[in-house]
Amino acid sequence: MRKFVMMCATLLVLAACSGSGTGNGDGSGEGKPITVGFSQVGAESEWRTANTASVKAALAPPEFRLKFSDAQQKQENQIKALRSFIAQRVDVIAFSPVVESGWETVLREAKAAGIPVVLTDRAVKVSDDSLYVTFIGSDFVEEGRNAGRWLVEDSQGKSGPIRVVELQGSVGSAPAIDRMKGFREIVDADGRFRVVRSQSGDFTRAKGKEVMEAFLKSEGRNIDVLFAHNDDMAIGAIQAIEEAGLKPGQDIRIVSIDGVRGAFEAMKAGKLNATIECNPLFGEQLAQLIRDVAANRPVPRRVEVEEGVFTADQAAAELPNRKY
Ligand code: GYE
Repeated sequence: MRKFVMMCATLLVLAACSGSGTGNGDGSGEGKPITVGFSQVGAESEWRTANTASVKAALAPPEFRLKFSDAQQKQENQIKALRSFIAQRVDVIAFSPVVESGWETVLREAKAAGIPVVLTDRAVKVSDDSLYVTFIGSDFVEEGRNAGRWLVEDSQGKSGPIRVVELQGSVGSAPAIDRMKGFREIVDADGRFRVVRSQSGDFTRAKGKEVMEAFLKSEGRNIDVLFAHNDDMAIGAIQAIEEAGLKPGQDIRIVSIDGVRGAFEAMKAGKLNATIECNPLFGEQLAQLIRDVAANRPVPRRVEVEEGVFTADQAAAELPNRKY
């Protein structure tokens, strides 16, 4: 027992030493910078642009040395980036996984190289939880539920069937899977809603518009509601709805997720009815996690970002306060 305690004590000291050796783990701004390899999903949405800016601002010199890589929404690019971070022996790897599965091999390589991994924004599905240290991001299922709750409230007094079309996020991504799940949970329990079409718009405006055009073609005027997994797709769809001679926000009620500036502008113009906030500005929180991880300090397994729900009547007052 004594021996075990001694061993633990020795390990702790070693951990603390290696922590201060790899970076300025105490956050004092002195010593060697912490080298971070960060692999971002892409630049597909306003949310993503804001997230990249927040991460870059927080992981700045002299405390950090950031190696930033843009995956252009492709998992193969991310795997390549992670392998290059491992080869360069960065202190910490952080990445926002494009999709949920297919990470076991490369994460095992990082683990074998002794490089801790922090997940940002999107989760992964792995059988071995020790393959990453911590996750920082939003509760996407709850965001989907919030969209569903808003819709139930908005549909008070209406009788079914209420016909809904859904623009999903990127196929296989955590936010697409979870938002769909949370939304369905609420609208299915209500019983009046029928999701008549559901397809991916890859989280982009262009794709959102294209898929909405197809929905309008096949469903004609029989669409009551659009649920878009992000604001950008909703904004693209709004254009398609207008081009089809319908009034977005009136003929078709619209709820989406993120809470970007473009959504507030669309709400102010009466074209979008509600947005569920998903906060991308967690750069500072991420920097603190990375400091702790680099210094071998214990960190929570999951750190959640705080967020709310905004409706069209709040848009004009909220717009000047929006930071993304
Ligand atoms: O909602 C969307 C972006 O992963 C939370 O990705 C993020 C999502 C966000 O493209 O706009």
